[in-house]
Amino acid sequence: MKYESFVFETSFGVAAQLGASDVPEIAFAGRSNVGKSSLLNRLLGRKNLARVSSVPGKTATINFFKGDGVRFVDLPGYGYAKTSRDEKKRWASLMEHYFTSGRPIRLVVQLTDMRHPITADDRTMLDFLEQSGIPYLVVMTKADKLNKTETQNRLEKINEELAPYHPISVLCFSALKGTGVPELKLAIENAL
Ligand SMILES: Nc1nc2c(ncn2[C@@H]2O[C@H](COP(=O)(O)OP(=O)(O)O)[C@@H](O)[C@H]2O)c(=O)[nH]1
Ligand SMILES: [Mg+2]
Repeated sequence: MKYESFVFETSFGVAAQLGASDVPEIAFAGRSNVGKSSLLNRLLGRKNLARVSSVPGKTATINFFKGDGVRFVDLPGYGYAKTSRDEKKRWASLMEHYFTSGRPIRLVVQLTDMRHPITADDRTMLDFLEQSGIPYLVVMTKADKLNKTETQNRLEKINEELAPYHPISVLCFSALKGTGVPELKLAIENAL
């Protein structure tokens, strides 16, 4: 796949704006600040295509990036403590519309911060993915922030944490160093 050919297509903040999709989609989900924009930039070989935000929780929109016969979907982040009730409602409505409007979603890339145990919100998302029947991958971000021992411990723990779930695989990823990029690309291409 030509990752360098992806362009920013559009950004939606309101569920009603979501139309149908004509091409297969790969969606990226995770809590706010988990490193989703950084992962997308790394994958697409661009410095700032998916804006890397320094203000967590600010980007509650669905962002679409279109490549050759495929679309990458940057889902709104969740789990930001200061989010208002109205914002949470809007988030839920956006997500629900995205997942229930019959779009050809081939894979969800579910991100989790490698430094921490998976959160309650991560579990809610994983429960939803299990129910949906959509194939999904768990990607542990910011792998460069852990040393060897910490990495080993985290890998053991994540297997326990994910015991109730059935992701197609679990990858370590670093947007900084490029760890996991070939594995993630392979998983995406296999899903398409
Ligand atoms: N060290 C390190 N920092 C990262 C990595 N990925 C993201 N970050 C940092 O984490 C913060 C949030 O990243 P961002 O991509 O905006 O997260 P998003 O809110 O999920 O889109 C930023 O300060 C990034 O520079 C990574 O792989 N390694
Ligand atoms: Mg982002």
